[in-house]
Amino acid sequence: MSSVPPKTLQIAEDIRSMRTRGAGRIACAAVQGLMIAAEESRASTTEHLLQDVAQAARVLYNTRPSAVSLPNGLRYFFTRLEAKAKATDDTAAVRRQAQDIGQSFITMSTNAVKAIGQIGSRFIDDGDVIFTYCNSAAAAEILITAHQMGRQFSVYVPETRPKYQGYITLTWLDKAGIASYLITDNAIRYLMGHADKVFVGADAIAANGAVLNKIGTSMVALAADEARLDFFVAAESYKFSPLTMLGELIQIEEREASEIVPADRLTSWKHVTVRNPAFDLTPPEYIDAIITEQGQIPPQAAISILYEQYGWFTSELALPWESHIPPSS
Ligand code: RUB
Repeated sequence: MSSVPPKTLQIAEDIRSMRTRGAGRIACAAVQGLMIAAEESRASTTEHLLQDVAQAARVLYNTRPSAVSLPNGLRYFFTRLEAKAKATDDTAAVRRQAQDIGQSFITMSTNAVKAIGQIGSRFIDDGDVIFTYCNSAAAAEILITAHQMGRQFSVYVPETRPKYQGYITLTWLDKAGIASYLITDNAIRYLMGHADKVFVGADAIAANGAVLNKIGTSMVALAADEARLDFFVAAESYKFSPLTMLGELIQIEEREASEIVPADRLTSWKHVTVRNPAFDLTPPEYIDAIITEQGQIPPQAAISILYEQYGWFTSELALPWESHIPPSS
C-alpha cells in the first residue's frame, strides 16, 4: 500500500495536469510534497522515514519528464535529509529538519528569481521592444524589475499554443503596468524585425549550454538570430542538468492529443496522429547569455555551473531516493 499522503499525491496530480506549471514552481511544489511526506510519516526509525519520503519522491519525479528543476529539487531535499538521517536515530528531529531543508530550497528559489530580475534588468534600455515566450517567472521578473526601475519599454507576447501560457504572462505584465502586445505564434518571425532583444525562461540547461524550454522557443531563437537580436535565457542555477554531464539526453515530454484537438474530431479521422511535444532545445549558438542568480554567463560556461554544484557527477547519485525503496514497492 502506498504510504504517500493524499496531499502529496494531489501536488503530484497538479504538476502532471499542469495546474501547477513553470519549472521553478514545479520544483518548489515538489519539495513541498516531500515536506508533507516527512511531516505525515508515522515511521519510528529514520530509515523508515527516508523510505516514506523516497516513495513520495518517486511519485513526484514521475509527473513530468522534462523540467530538470523537478529532479534537482527532489535531489536537493533528499540528499540533505539522508545526511541528517544518517547522523541520528531521533526520528522526530529528522522530521523537523525536513521542514527546514524544504524551506531553505524554497527561499533559495525565491531569492534566485529576485537576483535574476536585478541582473537581467541591466540588459533593458529605454525604448526597447522586447520579445518573450510562454510564461517564465524568471524572465517576467527581469521585465518587472526593469519597469520598477523606471525603464520604458514594451513587450511582444505570443499566445504559446496549445496551452496559451502567453496569457498568464500578459496578465502579469498588465498588472505591473508594462505595455505589451498579444500576438499569435504565427506572427513571431514577422514581428521579430520590430524588436530589440528576447528574454525567455528555461526548464533545463544541458552541459553544452543548450536550453530546453517551451516548444517553439527554438523557432523564436532562429527568428531572433535572423533579425540579429540578442537572445537571453533567465534560469536559476538548479535548472542545469547534471545527468547531461554523463552524456544523457534531456527527455522531451510529449503530451496528450486532447490539448490540441477535441476528441470527437480526432476520432472522426482515420489516418491522423497528433504529435504534441511540449518542449524543444535551443542550441547554444543561438543564445547570447544565460542569466542566473550568480551572474550572466555565456551558454558555453554551463559546464562550470554544473561542476560547481555537483563536481564530476556520477550516475550512482542520479536518483538518490531509489536505493531506499524496498524492491516489492
Ligand atoms: C513552462 C516553460 C517556462 C519554463 C521557465 O512550460 O516553458 O518557460 O518552465 O519558467 P510549462 P520559470 O507551462 O509546460 O510548464 O521561469 O517560471 O521556471
